[in-house]
Amino acid sequence: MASIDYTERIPNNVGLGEDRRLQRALEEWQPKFLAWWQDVGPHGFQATEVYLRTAVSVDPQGWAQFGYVRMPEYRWGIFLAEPEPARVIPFGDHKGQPVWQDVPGEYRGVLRRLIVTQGDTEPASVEQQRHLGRTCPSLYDLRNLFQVNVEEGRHLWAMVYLLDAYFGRDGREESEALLERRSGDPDKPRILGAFNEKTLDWLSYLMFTYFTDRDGKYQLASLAESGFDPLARTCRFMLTEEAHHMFVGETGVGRVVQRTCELMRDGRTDDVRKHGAIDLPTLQKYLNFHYSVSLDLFGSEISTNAANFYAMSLKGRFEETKKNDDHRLQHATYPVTQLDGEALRVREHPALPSLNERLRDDYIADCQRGLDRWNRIIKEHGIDFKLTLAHRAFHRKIGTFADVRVSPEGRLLTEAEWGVKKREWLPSPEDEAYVQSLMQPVTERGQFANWIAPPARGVNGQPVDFEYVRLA
Ligand code: BYC
Repeated sequence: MASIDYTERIPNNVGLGEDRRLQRALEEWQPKFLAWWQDVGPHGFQATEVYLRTAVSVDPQGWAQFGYVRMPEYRWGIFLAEPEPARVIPFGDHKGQPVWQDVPGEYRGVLRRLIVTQGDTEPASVEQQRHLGRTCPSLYDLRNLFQVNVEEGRHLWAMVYLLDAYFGRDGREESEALLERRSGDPDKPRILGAFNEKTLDWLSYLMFTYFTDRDGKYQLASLAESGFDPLARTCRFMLTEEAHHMFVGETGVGRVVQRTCELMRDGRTDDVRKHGAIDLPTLQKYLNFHYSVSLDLFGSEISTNAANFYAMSLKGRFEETKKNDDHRLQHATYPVTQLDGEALRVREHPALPSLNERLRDDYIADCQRGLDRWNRIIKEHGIDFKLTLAHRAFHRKIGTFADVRVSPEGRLLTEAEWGVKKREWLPSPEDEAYVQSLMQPVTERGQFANWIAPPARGVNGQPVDFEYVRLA
């Protein structure tokens, strides 16, 4: 079992104590990270005890322990999944060669950029969510928010480790810059679009953890195939933590749907706003927004960057090793939906530059599974309504659809039509004001805000009314 050394200042399973240079670099970065956490981490709860899980091993069975922790005292550290003996590069031009334990010189710049882009999203999400604590719907949800936040912090550590360990001075500069950019700051924004959007309310947060964290799953899974083994091992362990974040989103949105449906059924009404809940059409609008901004995170449909990442054996496909083909894709094609004059058409394209779209397709199929579960809840309440995923071209800012207006059904629109209809498809200022009006904190043990149902069970076998956060 790969246990983690907690006697070190920076817990780790990478033998940090044997590399004085790296240890010093990370120990210099640590107080800067803590200052960043105090400055833009969860607002108002830095001294609060929270029932959190901490990684104690990288063994998939029983890797975590639970206990009360003040967040700034959380043991952020460096944990890589166990090396796979004799692992060979599974794809790209270097397929079949032994994996790299060091960065190949010619790929240094590209690899650094991939790691920085991944790393940048982690602190960004903490910044986006920093004010949510004060409007929590329950102690259970508050605890889950903080769990997600500290683990995003740990994911930042994971990327900073790679930068400091393998990229010398450039890497250290990037590590500093990761603490300097700020979500939504026009002068020093975070790198990717969705990470500069505000997360003003808990409905947005739950949608974010469902849709945007799921992008994380697919990006990390592709990087977990990397020929650069330290990156692959880092991402493999991050995926273990990531599963909980998506659980928060899936069950969270499911609980909102559940509560709305109960009120619709019991009150025999569609107008649940008068009961202080979130009506299904408003849920659909929030879903449309978060889904579309998350689709943008996969990059352009046709991307030379994506082709290069793959050919260089740096970023693979989702479940690369399970695919039954040559894992080089030089002669393969892939169907890509594109704007073709006045229409959206599916055409076969060379597979390599289509890899962003292929990953987006895997993601879309996964997103649909959650909607199916939510729709089952609606159906079980005898309600005739179905949540749907919008067309991939709807409300896009990146790629071929960035310059056109498209309805959720996939119909091209004029700017005027879009202007008239967009309020039906995306949250309007009134919807946002309404949802925000519901965000009143509920902090009594076992109590839940009226707009969300309690969860089916508590955390780590604890009861739902457990004191998940010890408020003064
Ligand atoms: N916003 O060839 P293209 C997570 C840029 S989430 C702004 O289409 P490429 C998490 C792009 O950089 C997962 N800019 O894109 C979730 C490029 O710029 P340059 C994060 C964008 O490179 C919740 C240009 O447009 N991980 O972990 O194929 C909480 C043309 O680029 C965007 C990763 O993203 C955008 N959305 O693909 C916490 C994995 N999209 O070269 C955490 C690492 C593209 O013209 N990143 N651009 O300056 C990658 O694999 C790739 O960078 C991307 C973009 C897939 C993101």
